[in-house]
Parts: sequence; C-alpha cells; structure tokens
Amino acid sequence: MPAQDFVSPDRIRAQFSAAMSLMYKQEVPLYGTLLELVSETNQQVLAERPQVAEALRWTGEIERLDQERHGAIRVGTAQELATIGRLFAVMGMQPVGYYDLSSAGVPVHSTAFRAVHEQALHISPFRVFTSLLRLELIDNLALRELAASILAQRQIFTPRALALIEQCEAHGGLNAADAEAFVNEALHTFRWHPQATVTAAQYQQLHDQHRLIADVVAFKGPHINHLTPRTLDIDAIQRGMPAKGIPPKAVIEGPPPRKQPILLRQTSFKALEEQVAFSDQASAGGSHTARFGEIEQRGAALTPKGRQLYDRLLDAARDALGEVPAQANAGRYMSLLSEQFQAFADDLGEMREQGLAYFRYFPTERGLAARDEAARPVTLEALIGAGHVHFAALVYEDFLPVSAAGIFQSNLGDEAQSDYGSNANRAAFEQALGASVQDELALYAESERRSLQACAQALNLPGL
Ligand code: OOG
Ligand code: NI
Repeated sequence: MPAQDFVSPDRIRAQFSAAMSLMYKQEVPLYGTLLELVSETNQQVLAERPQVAEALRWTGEIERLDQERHGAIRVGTAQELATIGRLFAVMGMQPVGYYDLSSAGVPVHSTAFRAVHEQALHISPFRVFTSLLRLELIDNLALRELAASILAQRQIFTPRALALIEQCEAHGGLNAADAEAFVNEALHTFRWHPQATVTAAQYQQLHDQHRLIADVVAFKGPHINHLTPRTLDIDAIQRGMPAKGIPPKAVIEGPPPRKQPILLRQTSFKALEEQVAFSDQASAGGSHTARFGEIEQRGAALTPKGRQLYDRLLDAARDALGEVPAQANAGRYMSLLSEQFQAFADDLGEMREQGLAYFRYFPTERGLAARDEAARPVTLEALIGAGHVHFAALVYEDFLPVSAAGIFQSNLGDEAQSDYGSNANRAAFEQALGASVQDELALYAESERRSLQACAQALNLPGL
C-alpha cells in the first residue's frame, strides 16, 4: 500500500483520545461533570486574563487545550507492557521517562507514553502514565505465585487489535478504515470489566496484600483508572468541585500557585465504588474501588537546574511539615510550600536569565520586517531586547514522581501505606518493555533548539 494512504499516527492518537474520553464519560459520569467545570473555568480564564490567552496563542496550546488529557493504566506482566508499547507506537506514542513508585510504598514502576515532537504534540498531546506491577517486591511467595499464574492466563488485547498492530509494523502504517478499526479494538483493552477473573476469596487475599495488586491482577484488563483534563486554573477547580458534587482530595500536588506556572499541579477526586462479580458468583456481589477523576494544570518545563531547585524546595516544605500532606494539615502545607517557593523566580524573563526553564522562541512581526536590514540585532539577547524575538515557556509534557505517588495514595486510601524500600530499577523496566525510555530533558532541549533554528531562518540569520 502506498504510504500516502496511511493515516498519520498523530491523527490516530487524536481519534483514540476522543474515543477514550467518550467511553470514560459513559463509565464514570462524574468525569463528564468535571469536563464541564474545566471547560467553564478555562473559558473564564481566557476571557479574564488576556495575557494567559496570549501566551497560549504563541505556543499553539490554545488549540490543543480542549482535547488535552492524560490517562493511567497498570499492567501486570512484562509481556503486557511490551505489547502495550507496540499498541501505543501505532499512535505515535513513545515511552518517555522512568518513574520509581516503590519508594512511595506502591509496588510499581512506570513510564509515560506520549508524542515527542512539538508538532505531533500540537495535534494531540494525549499521554498515558503506564505502570508495571512489581511482583518481585511482594514478599509473600505463595501470593506472588498466585498473582503470576492468574496474570499468565489473561489476554488483554483483542485478536484483531494484535493483528492490526502487526500489520502496522509490517507495512509502516494503517489506512483510514484500519485506523478506525484499530481505535475501536484498542478501546477494549482499556474498558472496565465488572466480571473479575478471580474468586471472592482470591480477591480478598490479593487486596489484603495491597489494594493495587487486586486492581491489577483480579480483572480481565488494565482498565483506564482516570482521565485527566487540563485546566488553566486548578485552584478555581479545587474550590468549585464540591458544589458540583465532586469531592476533591485534600491537597493539590506539585508546586504552589504562581503567576508563571511551572511543571504540573494536580488534584483528584476519590475512586468510585463499583459492583464486581467474582468468578464464583453469578452476579455482581462484590465491590472494588479503582477509577477516579483527576485535573491537571501544566506550566513551564524546567531545565536540570530548575528541576533541582523544584525538588529541593518541595522536599524542604515536606520536611518542615513533618508528615504526609493530608486533610488535617492541608492549610499549613500550602503555606509552607508558598514560603519555600519564594526562592523560585516567578517571572519568565528571570526564569530564562537564571536558566531555570526551557523556552520556545518566535520571530515577531517587527523582527520579520527587519530581516534584511544590515543594522538589525543579531544575538538572541539583542533580538529579544529589540522586540524582534518573543519567547514563551515550553510546556511540561511529563509527570512528577512525588505527585504521582500522592495521586496513587489518595486513590488507594491512606491506610494502604506499605514499605518497599527504595528500589528503582530502570534496567528491569526497560527489559520488560523491550525498549529504552527516552530522556524527557533531552526532548525539551531539542524542542527549544528547533525553535531557535526556525527563528534564525525566519530572520535570515546564520544561527542563534
Ligand atoms: C497513576 C498515578 C499517577 C499522575 O497523574 O501522576 C498519575 C495511577 O494511579 O495508576 O496518573
Ligand atoms: Ni494522572
């Protein structure tokens, strides 16, 4: 088949993201309510804060905002992870970053599947935080074997999905009809199955070890456990949730409120209690809490220097609090956080001068008008000073391990604290995946470099 008949992976991803949103709205109606709140809030921010709208117009994020969301799944075996990686590759999603959650008492390690080029991200920024269960961290050998044998029996992909993945790999793409079929088939892997694959007693055993183990092992597939829209004002959402009947978690994860948002702020609402039929029951007699809702606000991607500062300030706030942030200490935690982050410049110009964040650079009309003048400025600083080049923060496309741990915990219930030591094992994760994960910082640096090159070219300069 000629390659021009193939649908671009970015379009397949956009279709898949929309289909997932539709499915999750049906499965978890509160997600639909949350989408309405996010959309109202975003409209209000865009209307009331023209500088926010302006910044999003420069980067093109304004066009992707309404369809921007991430999801999360947890798989049980290396084979499942490797195949999910191939499924995501059909949609142009690659594994980026390694997250160790064991140190936070969750027996998984994870990556984010997402598009990596700014043009692809512009078409669809859909990302999926994907965790692999680490049975090797469970010290109860009998339970470990039980879990492994249950997982070995399930097939989380439909035969047609597998065939279409192979076809895509063999031919280099999918045509429109096959792409549509692929989206429908892939959805099955992510949907909720009320029939468990285990007996009520087995479920209880798995659950008693760790609620997350039951969630991964006891069902037919890795149901999507949340889908997260992007808001422009997470504090407004957090305040607005109760009035819509959505109970938020106690604290917003990530940095404190700022004029210039950095990285990622997240809040979520508690998991639903869902009816489950165990394999020794004819009808739904049990229940399981798995799925929840989450909201995110994204800001500037930080350089290694900025990230180190972020990590240091976050640690200092948590140390000063002396306990895990929760309902009872939420107010104190937020003020400690704001206090610490006084040390993090809150002005884009200063953040750039101090090398704390990544940026995208754009030629301005004035710059373009002067591109052939002999006396025009030629260095980046002079071009910015003369208004020939505009800069905007490069948006963070990834996740944060401490925040992710907080999201896991709020969903698992605070009683589920376990200790797995600190067991990062990126090599084992990559071996299971059958590929290495990309370095997110290198991706941001490349994106920034491409924007400088494009600027130089547009302004008729040899380089910047
Ligand atoms: C994933 C939790 C992490 C995030 O946004 O940080 C996450 C999970 O609960 O499976 O989604
Ligand atoms: Ni999430």
